[in-house]
Amino acid sequence: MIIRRPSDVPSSEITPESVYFNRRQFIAAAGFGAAGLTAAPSALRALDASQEQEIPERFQNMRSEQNEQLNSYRDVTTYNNFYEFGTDKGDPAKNSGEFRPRPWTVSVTGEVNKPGDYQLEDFLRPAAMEDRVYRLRCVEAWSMVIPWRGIPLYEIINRVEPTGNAKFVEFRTVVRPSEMTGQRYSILQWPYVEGLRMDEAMHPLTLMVTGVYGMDLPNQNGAPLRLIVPWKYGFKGVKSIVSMRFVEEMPLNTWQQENSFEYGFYANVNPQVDHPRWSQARERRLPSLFANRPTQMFNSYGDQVAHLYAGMDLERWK
Ligand SMILES: Nc1nc2c(c(=O)[nH]1)N[C@H]1C(S)=C(S)[C@@H](COP(=O)(O)O)O[C@H]1N2
Ligand SMILES: [Mo]
Repeated sequence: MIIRRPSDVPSSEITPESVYFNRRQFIAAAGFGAAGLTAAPSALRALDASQEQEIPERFQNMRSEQNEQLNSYRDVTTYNNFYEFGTDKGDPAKNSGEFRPRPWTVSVTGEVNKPGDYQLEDFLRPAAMEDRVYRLRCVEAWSMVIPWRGIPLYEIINRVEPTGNAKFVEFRTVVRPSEMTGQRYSILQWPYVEGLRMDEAMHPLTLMVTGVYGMDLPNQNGAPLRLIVPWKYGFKGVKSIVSMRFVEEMPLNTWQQENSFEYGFYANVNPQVDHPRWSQARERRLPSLFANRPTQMFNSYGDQVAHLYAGMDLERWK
């Protein structure tokens, strides 16, 4: 697969149909049709070996700040959590082809001086896009290292001018069951909702993401606009955002609503507190099949974010 630059090609073509098709055929042929947690990574690895891919020059030798190798474009775009398109890791890449991320409107409401329905282009202008390599650590204990493209969330927030009453910001994913097959079932309560405390939202690491590997987000990664909060579990990274609401009260996020025993509002990566059903001490860096790394407190961003939680009991505030 050749990945062309976004200037040459409409975003809808970045992951062409033929790739989905070939991948499906491959998976069927290899007997991974019902690929579960362990089968999917080996499918990814086999694909990596069998298909050449060309990524924009500047990513070729890029590494994370911790000198880690980046996950391949294929890892990033074929092993996803996006329940709106199904619950298997391969479902979002397979089932999101009908989704139309443009035109797109984001509604800004609540405690702000400049509420409104913003067209995507206005919402993002005039900020400059940046590439930032961040680890994504899922609560299920796998991780990837991904070059995201986006703009710091604080730039967007400053432009809409929150009032003094804004203590939290709540984000919502679009609801479009006609294009999002998973939304035809009550897998979760739709829409998917996430929230941040204002100081978390204003932190310079928090990114409003529009792309991966320098190219527009593919549908399965949350086109056209998703959040990445690198010191938190991946589920805070709400995808395909259509609403930002500034509020005084702590919002009820989707996973807490689903199971408040297992998931809290803060969702900071914390190796010292086990998930009720599994240990958090180690993580599996894809495409490995093994929990091959120790989990890092705050996903390794502690130097920059630990002060936000000074004095808080991080076992209670999971
Ligand atoms: N709307 C929506 N956003 C979502 C999810 C989802 O199911 N629906 N899954 C979350 C979880 S659990 C993770 S780990 C990340 C995965 O992002 P990625 O597929 O781009 O790696 O998206 C998050 N954002
Ligand atoms: Mo996740």
